[in-house]
Amino acid sequence: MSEQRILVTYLTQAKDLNKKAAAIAVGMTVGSWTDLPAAKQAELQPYLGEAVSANPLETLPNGETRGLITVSYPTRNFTQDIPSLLTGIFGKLSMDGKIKLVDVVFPDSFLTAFPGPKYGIDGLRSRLEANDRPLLMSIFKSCLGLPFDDLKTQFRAQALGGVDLVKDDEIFFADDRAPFLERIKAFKQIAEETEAETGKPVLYAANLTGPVHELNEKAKRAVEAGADCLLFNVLAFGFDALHRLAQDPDVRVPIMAHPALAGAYYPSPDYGIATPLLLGTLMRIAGADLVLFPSPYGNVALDKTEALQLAQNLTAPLESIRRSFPVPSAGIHPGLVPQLFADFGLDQIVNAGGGIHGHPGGATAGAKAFVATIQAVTAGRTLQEAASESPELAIALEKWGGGR
Ligand code: 1AE
Repeated sequence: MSEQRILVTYLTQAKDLNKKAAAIAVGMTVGSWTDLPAAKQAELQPYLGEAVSANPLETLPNGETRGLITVSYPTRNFTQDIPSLLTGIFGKLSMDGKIKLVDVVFPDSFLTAFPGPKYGIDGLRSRLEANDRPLLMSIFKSCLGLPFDDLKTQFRAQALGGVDLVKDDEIFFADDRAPFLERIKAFKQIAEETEAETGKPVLYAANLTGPVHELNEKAKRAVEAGADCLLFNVLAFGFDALHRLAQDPDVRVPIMAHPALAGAYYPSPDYGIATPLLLGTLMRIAGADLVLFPSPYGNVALDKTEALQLAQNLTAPLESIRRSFPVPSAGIHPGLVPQLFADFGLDQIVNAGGGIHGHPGGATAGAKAFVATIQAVTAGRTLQEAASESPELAIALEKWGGGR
């Protein structure tokens, strides 16, 4: 059987892209090649990277060519985890001039070690019995320093508006006024009460924090306390921490990946890691059931082509790995929902903090405005039509504009 290889694409610039690809293929694997005696070359051949292609994009004023190069690496060079992968394909290389990691294609044999989402899009839809529409999520604004009773009030208000999920803010670490397990129990109780009133279930995503070696144990205690979902700052803790949570059979809840810190990796055109890989493929294979990322229209907008490719990487067929829910976020208000629907389709979670809590009628009215927009877009109606039946939506459109 032929050796399985991982294909890695970089965006870079050089006098000669082919030579650069060849140098990376050797430099990131066996170190040097032409200086080795023949016997050593034969011994190291199975570990040698290979330059696969070089596609020029533009000639720069300094005479160099900017373009995409692809290098293949033998899977035997890696252990099957993301720290090994990232170090092996981009570790030292990430510091070697203008080079950005843009894509990785894995052979099926390498992917088998990755858990992927335990629940994914289908599991979450089935839990919420919501199959034919985008889901709606609301974010606590704010959490830090508030008395527990205020948080309970906020949770109830969001739930009564008809959201499917409520998530903690990702900065909620110092939670001594409303400890993690206590929040889970209290919000579960409120969710039962609001479901009895509205007929609609609501899930709470609690921010999983703490020393990395205690995370799995803490997650299990959360499950025992009745947790529905866990929010996790993947890049701050490391992809492998997510992998180990997702792989743990006792962590029987969906995991929601927050993109905190992603801006340290992706915005440069010349350096870092592209978002479709960072927040798409890697989050998915490591086990995120839901992945938040900057939408193309909000207050921390991501380039639209990248955002669409990211969502595609979360949902396209990938071996036997389940699909992760795309959650295009930041600055979302009801008037943006038709655009979100046109761009990301049915399988997405509409997620808003300020766009719900900033509604002049409060968080319940804010959530109701979003529910009305989601109903409208899935029924092929304009927001103006829907607003004639939803005073909450009419007020939201007056405040934020948008819709069509
Ligand atoms: C891309 C992350 C979005 C996020 O974490 C967040 O809190 C958004 O809040 P709003 O909707 O922009 O208020």
